[in-house]
Amino acid sequence: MIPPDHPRYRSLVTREHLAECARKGIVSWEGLTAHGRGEAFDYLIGERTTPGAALAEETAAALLRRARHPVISVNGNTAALAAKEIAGLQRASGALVEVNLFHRTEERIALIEELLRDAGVEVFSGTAERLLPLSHDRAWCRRDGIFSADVVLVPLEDGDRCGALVAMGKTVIAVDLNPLSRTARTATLTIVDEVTRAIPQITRACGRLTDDECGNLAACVDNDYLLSEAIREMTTRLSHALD
Ligand code: PTJ
Repeated sequence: MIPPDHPRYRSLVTREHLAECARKGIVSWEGLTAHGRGEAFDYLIGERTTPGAALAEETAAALLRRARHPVISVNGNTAALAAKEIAGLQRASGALVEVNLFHRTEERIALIEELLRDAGVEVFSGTAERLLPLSHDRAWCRRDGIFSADVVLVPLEDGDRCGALVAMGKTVIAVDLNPLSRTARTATLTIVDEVTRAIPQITRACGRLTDDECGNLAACVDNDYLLSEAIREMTTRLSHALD
């Protein structure tokens, strides 16, 4: 039992929840180590949404609002951490939600889809095909889902698929706390923020932005600037730690 007055209460509760989801088969065991890496980077940005991340989240909302066929790609960690938040973003953006896994089994797909449906997500399901040019199982997706999307939101992605989606001409929005990752550097737009903070911010911006604001934001996506801002936030905090 984690005492609520523990200074790291929220972090410990989240870890316990992810461990429980791993025991149920929703989160992969590897997903627990991915979460740990994310936590380390979250420390470095102060466990808060930085101004650069807030701009990236508004821009993500603009790209989703202007999309012809937006899709949110969900993996085990994202479902375990943010199923309700995904439901809210789906309502605000009209995006399809499709499960796509690195450690893919039919059993995990079914468990994650059930978790999402219980949280109010309308899941785009059905027969998947090996459609993406990848040697691993993230290649499996639905022809009318991720394969034909023009904008794909990919929280906690691996760099390979991100690169493949960009090479297919898609606008790829990544959520990744590591601004140095291949995903972060390959995506069209990277949100360097924790997924449970990022998704509600995108949802709010979807409801708030005017069409003109969406047009302006979508016209000036500058991922290099956003990544350099995230790295600047981290190095500033590190240098203050030595004061
Ligand atoms: O459920 P599956 O089988 O699809 O597997 C999912 C994982 C996450 C295991 C898989 O996609 C993977 O191996 O991802 P990577 O390559 O470890 O990348 C995950 C990235 O997400 C890392 O750069 C982490 O820093 C980042 N990250 C981890 N937790 C969070 C996060 N970013 C935002 N919010 C988080 N909570």
